[in-house]
Amino acid sequence: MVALDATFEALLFDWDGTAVPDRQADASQLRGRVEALCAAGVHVFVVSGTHMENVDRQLRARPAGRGRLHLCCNRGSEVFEVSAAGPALVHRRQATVGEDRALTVAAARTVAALRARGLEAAVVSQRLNRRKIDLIPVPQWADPKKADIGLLAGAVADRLAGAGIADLAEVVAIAAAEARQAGVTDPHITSDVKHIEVGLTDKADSATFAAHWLGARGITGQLVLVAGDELGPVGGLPGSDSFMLVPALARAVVVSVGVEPGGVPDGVLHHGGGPAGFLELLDRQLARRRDRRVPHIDPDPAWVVPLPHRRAQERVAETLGALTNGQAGMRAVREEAGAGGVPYLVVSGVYDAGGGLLGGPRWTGTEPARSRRAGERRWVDLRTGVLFRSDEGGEGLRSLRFVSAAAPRAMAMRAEGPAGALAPGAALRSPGGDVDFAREPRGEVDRARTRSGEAEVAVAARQWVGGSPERPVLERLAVWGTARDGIPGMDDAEAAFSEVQGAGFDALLAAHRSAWARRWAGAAVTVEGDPDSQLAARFAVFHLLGAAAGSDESAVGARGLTGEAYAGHVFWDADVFVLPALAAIWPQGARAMLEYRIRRLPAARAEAARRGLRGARFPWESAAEGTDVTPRMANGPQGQLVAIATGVREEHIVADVAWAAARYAAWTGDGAFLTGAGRDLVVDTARYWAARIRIGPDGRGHLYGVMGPDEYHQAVDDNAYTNVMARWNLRAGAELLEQTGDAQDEAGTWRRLADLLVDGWDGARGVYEQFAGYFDLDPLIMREIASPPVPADVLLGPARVARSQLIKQPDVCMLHHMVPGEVEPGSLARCLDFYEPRNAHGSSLSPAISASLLARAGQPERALALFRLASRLDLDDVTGTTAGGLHMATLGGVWQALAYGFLGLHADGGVLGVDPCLPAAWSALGLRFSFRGVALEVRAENTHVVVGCDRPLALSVGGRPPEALAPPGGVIEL
Ligand code: IFM
Repeated sequence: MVALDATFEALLFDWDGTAVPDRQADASQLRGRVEALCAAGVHVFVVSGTHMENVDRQLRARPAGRGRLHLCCNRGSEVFEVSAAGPALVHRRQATVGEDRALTVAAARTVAALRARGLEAAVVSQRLNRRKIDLIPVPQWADPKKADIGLLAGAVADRLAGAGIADLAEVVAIAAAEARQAGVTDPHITSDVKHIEVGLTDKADSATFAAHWLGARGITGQLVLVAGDELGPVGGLPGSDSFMLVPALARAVVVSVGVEPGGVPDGVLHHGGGPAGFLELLDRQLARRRDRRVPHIDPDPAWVVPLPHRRAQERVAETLGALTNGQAGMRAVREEAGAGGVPYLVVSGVYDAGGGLLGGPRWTGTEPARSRRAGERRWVDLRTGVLFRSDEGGEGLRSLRFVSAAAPRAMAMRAEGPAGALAPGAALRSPGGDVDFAREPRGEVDRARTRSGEAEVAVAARQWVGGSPERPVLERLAVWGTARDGIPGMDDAEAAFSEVQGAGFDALLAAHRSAWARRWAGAAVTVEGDPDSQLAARFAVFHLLGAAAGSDESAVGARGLTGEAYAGHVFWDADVFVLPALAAIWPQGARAMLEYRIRRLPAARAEAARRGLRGARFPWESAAEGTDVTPRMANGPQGQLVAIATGVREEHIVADVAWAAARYAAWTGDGAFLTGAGRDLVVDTARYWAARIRIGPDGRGHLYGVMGPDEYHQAVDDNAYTNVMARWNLRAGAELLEQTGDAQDEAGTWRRLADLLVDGWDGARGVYEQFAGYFDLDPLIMREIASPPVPADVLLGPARVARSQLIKQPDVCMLHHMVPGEVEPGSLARCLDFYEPRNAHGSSLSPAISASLLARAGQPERALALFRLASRLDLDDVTGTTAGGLHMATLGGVWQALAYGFLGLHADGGVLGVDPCLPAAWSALGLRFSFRGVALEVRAENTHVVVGCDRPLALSVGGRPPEALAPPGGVIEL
């Protein structure tokens, strides 16, 4: 029974008949096990119809560990948490006076109805939220043993037949009808065969409470074991324990230890053995904990991403399985793989002398495997942020590792397997390549570092090896460190190690799961009707949440912390694609990204000054210092050297940085940011544009010799995107100066310059010209060449493409996405009609933004095709470049397409708007995010929008005037 040979994080079980034979039985054996399980970190939920004192008197457990014991009593109406101090009420369903009265009337009416049919019955007890009616007032059944349930059912059936009642189900139906007549709106009728109970709750309420409590800790589905003894039908009714099988536990492992005369429902395991069999199951769990077996994941297809397993895709799998926490990132290199030379563990902001992210020591490596079992697979569990490896039967190599989301320096791994597949070896190893690596174990702590120039990435680790010679078990705890404030990296790592070691693997994993549950609580995404898109969207959000730290500064590179492409350099990808998503789903991460820019303002000012200009010029690519690190040459597709002009010409990044600051402030409501720490991001960039603009003979403002987002056209004049963004920047800067009463003359100059800047608007065509002379180029369209996405410059040659109207990615249309208030009202549709056929989608940044805009333009099906392309871009390695790391901008674009495109979120004048436009395949789209400090869940269906909020807010739906919404929210028709 493989499913029971898993490590469960929580146990939920029925009391009477499952955990104990009856209410008088000695429960001391059970007590010891429950306390031991809690000490090992397992959460235990006891479910019973009776009141708490009965269960507690018998169990008398006083757990003191990390695992929590809950007694869910009074047939779902109360929950007590038991600590060393005893039980404490944590939840009660309190009936109103009216409900209580209605229950009494319901019970009396039921008895009367049964008597009218000729069945003698009586109300025998009235407890919190329920009334108990005896169906068989015959002395020998006063206290039936569980084992006699079949006989009892026969006796009851005879009595019912005598009254012309078909079965217990009919009695339940009668009671439900009478209860409704009595005013009980949602009666819960239960039966233990001898009685029926009319109540407001049942075991389902206990199970739902437990599922939600556990879900908030990242414990779901198959991490939960549900045990009962009456899961199958009894006396024509569903077994009393089947009420525990609530939708929220649909994926739990369910086992019956009962006799189950009517068999067990599909999906329920029949273990049998009664309470003794149950104790045996607990012993198995205790043994797994003692032996430090590899924990499990909940293999929920809506949350787990399988990694490609063909050897040729190994580097892609390493990227897709990367784990990051905003401060450190680790690729999914197999334990037994040799050093690959690709940076494996990287720390945000730590670059080597060559300008790329410095790869740190390997701490997950084992000796090369002598055997690998066929059918072995690896998965990333997005819900809990772990990488899991196993084969079908669980007999080969199994491992689980994570980079902690709760303790950002901590990392941990467990592995087990046949000796041929797992030989632990040294805890720390060189990452390979020609990196300067040193290892200096101290006592039981292994220490190692890599170094390049001043930079170091170090790891302190400790391993434990157990299991048997045939099947070793390995546990490693590790902490990363860097050289800082004169302290060597290894000392930095070691200093943080003792805390991590003190917590231990299980506690670290529990805290990590909880941290991910909290993150998802503010960032969940559901795409109903399209499971592939939903999983891909969750993959995007998972990596966005792992891209930035929650404090200090975050340098979010084009590939995040997941791969070596673009050397970990920070582009506009961070400001324009990633940051808007984080402002909504992880605002502190967005703030840390802006902090990165704020701290590099001196470098940006120096660069402007070097050019004889005022203000701040942010570089196209930056790393630790904030100076321009854009390469000037690179290898072309045929290995030939090609000049890179982006560093010189893609100056729009200057306005993009300012835009990110303003977007963050507007979305989060952090108004003080723009007048405080973030002010110079807007003001100094505006100052740069004011110095950079030239007034032409036509008396208009111009920006000569730039490159827009469309990199197929490299040195152009008056790129619409650059000019309009510069105009926006000048106006935003002026507004800030005006607000704060500073430099009014300068503000006036900026406004005048903004008005003078040409923007390429062609009124006759109703379209912006992408740059001066663009309309005169060869009017090629993609349909005549190849189906996008294609690198048109590689296909046709850069010179040919530069002479044509083909574009690499949205350029003009990017304005409609970012600054709709700066473009001609109503120009989106015409611009999309013109530019989309010319768009090769040759950049990974392209499809998601086009998808978003097409949805805004009321074309959800075209939008969906591009959305699918964007959301699968890495998962299917569409561009063949995923081995170098995830495309962070694409992932940010995916969230933006969902939010701004399909859901139609927008913020005008501080008021949130929702205006959904869903493709036919999606029955609903739901996002959780925050807006100006209000936590929201917005779910759009065809005809209405369901909004949940934790604070009052004004919301405009479908373009209508805003309406006030109070917590918990409401349903608004479209
Ligand atoms: O920033 C992008 C650019 O827009 C297109 N080329 C790749 C860069 C990094 O992702």
